[in-house]
Amino acid sequence: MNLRKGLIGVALAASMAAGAAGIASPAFASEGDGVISFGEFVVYRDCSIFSPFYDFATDHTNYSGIYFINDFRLVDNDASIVANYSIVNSVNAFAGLSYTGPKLVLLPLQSFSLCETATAFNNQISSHHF
Ligand SMILES: [Ca+2]
Repeated sequence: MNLRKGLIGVALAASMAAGAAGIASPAFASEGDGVISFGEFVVYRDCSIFSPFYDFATDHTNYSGIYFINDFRLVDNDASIVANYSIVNSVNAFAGLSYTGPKLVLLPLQSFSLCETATAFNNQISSHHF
């Protein structure tokens, strides 16, 4: 078993469990406000869920001009962890723009580290849709 992936999964699950009161309901999901709500797709800059992130509430064919919250780096080609905070919907994340290239399917409440993989997803997610 990949220990880091396990830890990230546990951390995400713990964050979600502990944050039941702290994570807003889907009805109030607001993209890019720096508040992670149920129903959002979140990308983290570094290999830690405590690193800068961006919270998406809608589909995106590209991340042009989108910066991590309170950070100077662009999301495109720089995300290290992706996490699906929806409790009902899967998220399809793609290495290429406009839903092209290798696809990563995240089931509800699933996260995935792009840090250590030797696949096309190495720190690279360029589009996603719910
Ligand atoms: Ca949000």
